[in-house]
Amino acid sequence: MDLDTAGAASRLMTRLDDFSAFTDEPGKLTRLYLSPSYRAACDQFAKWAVEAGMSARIDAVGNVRARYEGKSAGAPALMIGSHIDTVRDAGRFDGNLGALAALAVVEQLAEKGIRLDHALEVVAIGDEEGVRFSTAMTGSRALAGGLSATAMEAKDKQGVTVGEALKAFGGDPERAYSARARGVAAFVELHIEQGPVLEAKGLALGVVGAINGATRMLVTVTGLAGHAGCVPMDLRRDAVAAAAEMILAVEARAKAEPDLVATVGRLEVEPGAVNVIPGLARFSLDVRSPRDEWRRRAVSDIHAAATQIAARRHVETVMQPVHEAPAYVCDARIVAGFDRALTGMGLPAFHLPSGAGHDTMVMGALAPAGMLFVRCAGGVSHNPAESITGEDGALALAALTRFALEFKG
Ligand code: HGY
Ligand code: MN
Ligand code: MN
Repeated sequence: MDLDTAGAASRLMTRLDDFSAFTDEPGKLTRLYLSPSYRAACDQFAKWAVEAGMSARIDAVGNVRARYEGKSAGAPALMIGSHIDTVRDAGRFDGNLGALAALAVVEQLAEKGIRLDHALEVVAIGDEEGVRFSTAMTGSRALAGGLSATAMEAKDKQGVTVGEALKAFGGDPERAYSARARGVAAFVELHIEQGPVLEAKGLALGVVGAINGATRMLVTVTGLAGHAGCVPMDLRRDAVAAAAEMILAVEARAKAEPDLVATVGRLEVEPGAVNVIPGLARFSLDVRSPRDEWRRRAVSDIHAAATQIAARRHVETVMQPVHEAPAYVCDARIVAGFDRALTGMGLPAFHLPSGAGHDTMVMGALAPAGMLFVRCAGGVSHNPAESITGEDGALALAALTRFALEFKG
């Protein structure tokens, strides 16, 4: 099939720049789930989908769902997509590349009037990052029918719940639990690797074999605020000093085991005055491993260490789980499909694990799911310096398109 993939790829790269203008923070890319910029991005994505000849709608939880029918209406669909919410001060490619590339696959077919035996469903997913609310993967969990009973009650820093934010966004929390996608034969996602392996191997593309499982927790340490000048060191109940010792214990535990990683990405101190011994510290904890039992064991060891430190320092500590996603082994048929696409292009079918979490690990509960990675410069991600070359973008789109054409539902 003589598709104009080169043209579609160059349009894709331009679109990624245009799409990055939808941000909550001028001068950087921060598009938090259900924010005004997230709404504008959803509307723009839906507009592009309709212009590409698809039907498009925004579902109850703020995912954009677009459909390109196959030869016969209502055929099972290959669903292709990724998330369009971002972290703070994000790169332009994390998530957005996969969603916009899915659109580009359909545009190539639509401009030639090509219909496949299966339908194509393009999805721009919300809340993969889980930065605004304590939950994560709300959009894909709704699509896969795996939303937790409390998902709508999670709050952001201003105390707004997901349910309230959805209503303000134009979504419908009451229908969140019936937003499960139907008629999906498989789900695939193109994503930047967000690590250095492909670049180190000199490869543009790789096929994901498995995605690390992740646990996220909110740790609260409560001590006693006091006058910085008057309380002797051995009589203090300093919440931040205790949290600091706990954070070093987290790092030591993660270093003790291969492939285990643990990160404290956020630390809040109260009252936060230069001359007050902090009475409260709150920090986030993110623990990941390819093996769920190793991850759970590490979380329990970290909990034991924090409890000991708290007792010795006469502070209280609470570790509240806020997100857990088990490790996901990508479906062998999807992996084989991407292998065929790459070898058909004369490229090695290199397999690698994903240290980052992705919607794919949740969508695997709905249908066979898998991922294609594209090299990113220096493996840098969750950083405005995140970038891919136009050539690699074109190769990634060609491989994704080939997969979609050859897919047998
Ligand atoms: O945190 C992650 O792994 C992903 O970027 N949300
Ligand atoms: Mn991310
Ligand atoms: Mn991502």
